[in-house]
Amino acid sequence: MLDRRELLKRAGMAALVTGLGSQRAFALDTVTLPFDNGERPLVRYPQKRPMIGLTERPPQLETPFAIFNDGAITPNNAFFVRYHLADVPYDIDPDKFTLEIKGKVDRPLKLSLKDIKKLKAVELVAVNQCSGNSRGFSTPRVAGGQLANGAMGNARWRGVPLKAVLDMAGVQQGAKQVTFNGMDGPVSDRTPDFVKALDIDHARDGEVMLAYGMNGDDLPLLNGFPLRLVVPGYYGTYWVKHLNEITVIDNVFEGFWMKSAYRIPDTPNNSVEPGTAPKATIPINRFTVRSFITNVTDGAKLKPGSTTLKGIAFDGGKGIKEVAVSTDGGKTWTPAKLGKDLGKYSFREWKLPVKLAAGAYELKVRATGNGGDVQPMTPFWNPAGYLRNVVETVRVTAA
Ligand SMILES: Nc1nc2c(c(=O)[nH]1)N[C@H]1C(S)=C(S)[C@@H](COP(=O)(O)O)O[C@H]1N2
Ligand SMILES: [Mo]
Repeated sequence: MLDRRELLKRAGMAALVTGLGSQRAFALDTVTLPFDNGERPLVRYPQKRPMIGLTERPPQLETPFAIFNDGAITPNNAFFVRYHLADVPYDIDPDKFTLEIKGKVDRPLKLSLKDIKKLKAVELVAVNQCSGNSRGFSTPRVAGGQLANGAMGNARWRGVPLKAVLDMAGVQQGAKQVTFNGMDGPVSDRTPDFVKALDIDHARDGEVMLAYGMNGDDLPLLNGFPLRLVVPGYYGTYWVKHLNEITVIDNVFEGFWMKSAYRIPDTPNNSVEPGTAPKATIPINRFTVRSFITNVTDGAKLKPGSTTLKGIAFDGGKGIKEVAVSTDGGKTWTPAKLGKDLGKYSFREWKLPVKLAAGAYELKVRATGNGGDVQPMTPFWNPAGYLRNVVETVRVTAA
């Protein structure tokens, strides 16, 4: 006999699966991102509001940028979605879900979701950003998903420190890395499974988290239900979704998604001369510092007089020290007022009242991190279009 809760849960999941199967029918409209071939359908998926569709199999959804003006936290139903492999696990029974911890450990474990939820919970606000966020703006253009600035989001994650679970399993001497695998898989065996690795010290830093909660709710299915890795300050590629297999290893993991993909030049600013290839590369790691104006869009017409500009800033985990705004194309800068501090891994809101007489303006915003890192005035370039963090410009006219 199924109880009421169980029935509701199954009905919910069935609706999700059906919804995902027929999502073509839900294409609502199109949006045009501000680069060549930027036309995208606005699509509807279960648990999501209308999102910018990049690919259908697997689903890849970008957040409409206007949502970042609503506050520092990105709602679950607007959070971007990135997958590599088309076999996405749409039908997950959380009561049957298990997380395995194995490899170089004294006590291999198989934990249910209930076991994990019994452990002492922690919460952390952190930005998740895809390495390819803003790739569509790269010049010269680069291969890969042509994303505008909506492959990022900020959420309050709830879960347990990865360290707690690794300690339960007892990591053995000589352990070097930990690998993470999720329940999704390739549809062809020529595509390598999506497996990522962190160094053992990073995995045990107490901040890397096994998260089951997002903004006070379960993780949305497309954001990794029922469990995902949260790697604060690091690009989304490490934030493995539907995480069900953790392996401690005593060597450096050589899987495709570490050794061949998600690499950046081993050069200053991880950049190379535009159009050239780097000699040596390293795995992508921490976010570079970024900031955005969120309440005025490029090409907007404003009323002359007083306007308050506002937006967000974030970095790879030192926290934001200063956000400065220029209304004259970068000649002079005025510090903005920073909003509430939700933690060093979070979006930091900012605002600044400005007076704009009739005329045309180039508004710019530039953030500095607590480590002294500052956004560059001209973009760095690398062949994958990663780490984009040039000072953003919004052109407006007051008339
Ligand atoms: N299982 C699994 N986890 C994954 C991926 C994936 O393809 N499969 N993609 C990663 C990448 S590259 C990013 S940017 C983030 C995106 O997280 P989101 O879809 O919740 O926004 O998930 C990461 N975790
Ligand atoms: Mo990503």
